[in-house]
Amino acid sequence: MSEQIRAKRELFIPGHYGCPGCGATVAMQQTLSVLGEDTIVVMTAGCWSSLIGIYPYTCLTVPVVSVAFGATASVAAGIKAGLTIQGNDHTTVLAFAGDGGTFDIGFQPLSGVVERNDDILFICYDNEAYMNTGIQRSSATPAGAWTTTTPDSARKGQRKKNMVEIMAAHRIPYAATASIGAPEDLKEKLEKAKNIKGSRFIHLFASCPTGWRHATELSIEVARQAIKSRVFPLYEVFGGDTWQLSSMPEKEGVDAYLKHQGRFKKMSVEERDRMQMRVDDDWQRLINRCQAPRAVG
Ligand SMILES: Cc1ncc(C[n+]2csc(CCOP(=O)(O)OP(=O)(O)O)c2C)c(N)n1
Ligand SMILES: [Mg+2]
Repeated sequence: MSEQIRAKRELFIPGHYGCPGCGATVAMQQTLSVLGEDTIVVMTAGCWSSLIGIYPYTCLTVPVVSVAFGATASVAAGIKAGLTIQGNDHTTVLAFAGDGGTFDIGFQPLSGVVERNDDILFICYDNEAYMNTGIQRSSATPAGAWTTTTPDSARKGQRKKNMVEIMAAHRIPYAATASIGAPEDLKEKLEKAKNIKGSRFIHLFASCPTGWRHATELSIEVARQAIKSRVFPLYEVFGGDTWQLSSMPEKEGVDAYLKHQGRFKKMSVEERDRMQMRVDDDWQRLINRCQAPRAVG
């Protein structure tokens, strides 16, 4: 069969065990559609290691290595080193971990890997809590959010950790934010990241209807609202010091982002005002660092 007529291999086949509306599945689908079949995925404990299913009925057709919770980055770097020794300089090694596996428990190995500038692409799909074990707060959970460990009587007060800033401080070749709500932007960033050597990090916003308490059909809409309200701005950092905004959304208040999500339902007016203030401050801080955005819209 000639190359032209051979059917393209599906990398994400039907039959996953994710919840309806799961943003993390959209994140993987969008990612693999750009990276292609010459990819090895390293994943860790989290929703993805469950929703992938049980071999031989797993929903990904690329090789997948499932590792201990903290080990995603180090195992990915080890696989890349092995491939290099074999003379393989083409396979993308993708480390794919949740916010708990990145911001918290996988943090030290990730820092070690990017400090050595090991040649991997690390994607954190961020659903802002430990979802697979029942919606516990992580350092990616935003202030004001309900989780099962920050109940309404004691919702989270601390702000979300800024992982891209931390990755940029390691002076890696490429770090970026992206969202399942902006697939074209994500595609461009993945294409860029795929062709850069060294450590690349993408912080990928992935809504979670189960944990965020929103309707399953609103996952993409909620992700879009996070961009529009500047709660989750899209930007890139090259070499740790060239910051580039990906889009310049019109200023829109946080209310449109909060209103569909049960996890923010109990916020008082004062808490919303505080959130708006933090979003405005963070935005200004980002703008001060950035060059002119590529596109307006
Ligand atoms: C060392 C260790 N501690 C705790 C767990 C239990 N555990 C499995 S998945 C998970 C939550 C992961 O959260 P996150 O990385 O954000 O991914 P998500 O579940 O949200 O997709 C936890 C705490 C574990 N598997 N290993
Ligand atoms: Mg999570």
